[in-house]
Amino acid sequence: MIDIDALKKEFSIRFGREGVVYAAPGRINLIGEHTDYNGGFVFPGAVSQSIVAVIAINGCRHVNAFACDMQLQYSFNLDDPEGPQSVHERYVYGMAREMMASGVAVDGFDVVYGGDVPLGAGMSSSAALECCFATALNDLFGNGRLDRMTLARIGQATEHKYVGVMCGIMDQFASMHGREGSLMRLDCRSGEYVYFPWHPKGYRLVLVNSCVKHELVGSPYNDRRRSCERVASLAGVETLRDCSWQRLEELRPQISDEDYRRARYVLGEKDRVLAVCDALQKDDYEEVGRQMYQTHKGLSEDYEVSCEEIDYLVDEARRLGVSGSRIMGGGFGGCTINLVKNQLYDTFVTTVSENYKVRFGVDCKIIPVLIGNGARRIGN
Ligand code: GAF
Repeated sequence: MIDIDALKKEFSIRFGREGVVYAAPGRINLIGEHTDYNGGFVFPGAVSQSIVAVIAINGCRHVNAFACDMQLQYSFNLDDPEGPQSVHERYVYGMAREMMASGVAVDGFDVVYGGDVPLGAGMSSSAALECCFATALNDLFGNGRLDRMTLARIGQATEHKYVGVMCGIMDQFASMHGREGSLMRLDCRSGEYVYFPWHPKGYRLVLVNSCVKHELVGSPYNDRRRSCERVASLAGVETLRDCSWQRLEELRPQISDEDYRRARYVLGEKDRVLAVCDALQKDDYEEVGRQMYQTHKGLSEDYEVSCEEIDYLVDEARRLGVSGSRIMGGGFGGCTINLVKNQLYDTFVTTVSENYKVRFGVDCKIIPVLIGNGARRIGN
């Protein structure tokens, strides 16, 4: 739980007045991993963990910020074309600059922010940060003129241009559009989305954080994306969403084995998202779980974004009878997402925690999933 009063107090000590409070959540994703930048479907929901900012206009061209969790104080000038060099500061600088480029007359502001989205856990703390600032700046300087999808795209543009992660739209979409108790299926090609109420009878979702820090900045994430783009281009389609299995097999002799396996994973994941939608219509959660295991196999063996600790957690989940388990998010560490029968829940979390500690000598963290609302103004 975030102590909003503590953030407000910090703001008033630092800046001698009161600010307005905004929040934006992290996300989970049931299925549909690495499909967003391939024009496919994703199935995320916002979580109850958020980034919260207390913010007020300061009447000059400077942004003065204090990131509570890191005890990091920094300032930059909105008109400086270079901006700060540290990655964390570039998120805020990038958001301000991209909002300006989208026609919002951003002026100087003071801000104190913090949150409870675990960093490097694959729950998208960076999208939460971007969407929190998008919502705040749109409200304070733009009269709420920009719609939620536009704000999500501004967050994505910040990742691309200021941080260098060529991410898709899933995380920012989820943070902006989340609704308590619902997951969302987004078609990343058309931008259409539908809410799926998520009240699985007899099951719960729980994350297990391996505490292996996942880091997408400067990571092989962009390499995966480039592989997909190479194959799509050879197939003569805009994204792998429009590449058939047959076409991929035709191309096989011309592409590297690595590119082939990455594309094979994406095509499989496209089918799995649709299979999960069918299963959800029938309340068949065992089938949802089977698809999650298949996704993990593809992410681990073909897409190669898992690691020893995460594979261990998924194997343990399977051994203990958990219905579905897989690595969640961009990969290279972070959390597994697990679909667990209610009666198995306590045994699972206790056993997996104990065994993980014995095997790797570190504690994993159990994070129960509560599906929450998207980015919003909380008040004064
Ligand atoms: C990260 C990215 F930011 C998303 O856009 C998405 O590609 C995800 O990895 C993998 O599904 O969270």
